Amino acid sequence: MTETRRRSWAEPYKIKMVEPIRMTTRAEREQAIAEAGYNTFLLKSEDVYIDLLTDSGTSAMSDRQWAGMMLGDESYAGSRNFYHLEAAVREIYGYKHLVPTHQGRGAEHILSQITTKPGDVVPGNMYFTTTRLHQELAGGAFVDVIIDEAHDPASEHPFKGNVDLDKLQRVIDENGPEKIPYVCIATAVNMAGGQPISLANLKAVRALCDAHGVRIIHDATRVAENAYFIKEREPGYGDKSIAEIVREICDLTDGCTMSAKKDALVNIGGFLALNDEELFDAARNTVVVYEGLHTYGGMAGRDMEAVAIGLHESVEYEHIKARVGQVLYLGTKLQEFGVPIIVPIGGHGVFLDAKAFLPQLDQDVYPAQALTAEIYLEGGVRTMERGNVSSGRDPKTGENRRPKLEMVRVTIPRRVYTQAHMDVTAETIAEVYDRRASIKGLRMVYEPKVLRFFQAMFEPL
Ligand code: PLI
Repeated sequence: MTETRRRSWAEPYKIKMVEPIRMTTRAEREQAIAEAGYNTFLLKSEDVYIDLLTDSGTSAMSDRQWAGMMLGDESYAGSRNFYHLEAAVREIYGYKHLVPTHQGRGAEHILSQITTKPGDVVPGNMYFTTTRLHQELAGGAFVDVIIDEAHDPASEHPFKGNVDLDKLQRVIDENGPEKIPYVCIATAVNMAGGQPISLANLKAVRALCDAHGVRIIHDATRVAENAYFIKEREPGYGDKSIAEIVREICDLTDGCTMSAKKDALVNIGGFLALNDEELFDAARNTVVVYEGLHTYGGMAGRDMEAVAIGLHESVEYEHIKARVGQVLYLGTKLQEFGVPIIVPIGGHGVFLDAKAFLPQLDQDVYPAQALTAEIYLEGGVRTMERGNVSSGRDPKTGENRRPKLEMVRVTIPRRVYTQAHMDVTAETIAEVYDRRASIKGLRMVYEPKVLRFFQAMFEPL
């Protein structure tokens, strides 16, 4: 009997401070979402009960990080916290040089400005919104070289973040390596559903890039989550620590852009890290124009200290197991209710398959956007559209890109919500699923020029 009894695991922390949240009435939510133009980015957070919009900048910091905040050295130049952060990046990621930025897109901006010219192409394992925009603003074009399985919600491939080497070879052959400033490799690929790349695949990408003298820049935003999946799934890595796997990933790449607002467990911050001296010199010179001096780059000293401590916490096994475990818990509950989700369940959130959820809606009436509004109306749970609205328009044709993946991301902030919040979330989405046949699409009535998903406004059809 005792052999078969389930043994639960629990979060490796206890809660020291709480922030009250409030459930609203249906009438209040109807008014709030209409005023927000059916865009969850435009809701006031006080009108939200459980906020699963993003895992970006929404983590609960540890007592060690808060203690670090009190040790901020707010000197304009040469802050001691910069050197702590530099040491943490060198120790955990192994990159030689650090250029701090205010957040991830600051690093993407600097990198694109110093590497990319009009006519260049940047291959990558699926686009990310801000990353692709900075590549395009510098005159480059993003080319997707992820494996086809990544675009298939039902494929159970364990490493849907992998690069298709034939696709990458073709981009190199067709454009020539001199037109490729770098290959952009994301770990725990966000827009694929938080899906990992394997080390075997990354080694093959490295060999191909070496053969053509092309750099690899790593989007390290969620590298610890990727490392956890490698430990769980990739032969030969079960006994390695998360820190060892993270280091092995980084050692196969030439530098990284980082949004510290995710893995590194802080509310603001980011950096660019580079091994190449010349590129570092250019980055250090460019950061002073857009972000701040090269020893703070848009962050306060106290924030750099919190990032340095958070980086160490991000590779602790008990932390990452509980973090990914909570996502798995929510995803499994939703599967039990029959809700269609992207599989395998990813690292930072559960992604609902809006095409399967609302098959009656064409992509140009924005099914995922409509679904985010319905989930909010149902239970005050805020989620994010990751489909046709996020993907934007093709710059050449002006048409909606109509991506294969039309998703709602139910994103879990790190160390913030409990299992009970996950239960309420799953039950809320299940209620919406039960009445899915009556859900109608949306018409876009205001469309910003870039990154339209943040500020677009809609009306019900
Ligand atoms: O939001 P930033 O500027 O700190 O980072 C931009 C960024 C870069 N790469 C990846 C993979 C991201 O996920 C990312 C930001 N993601 C957000 C805001 C999100 O909600 O997923």
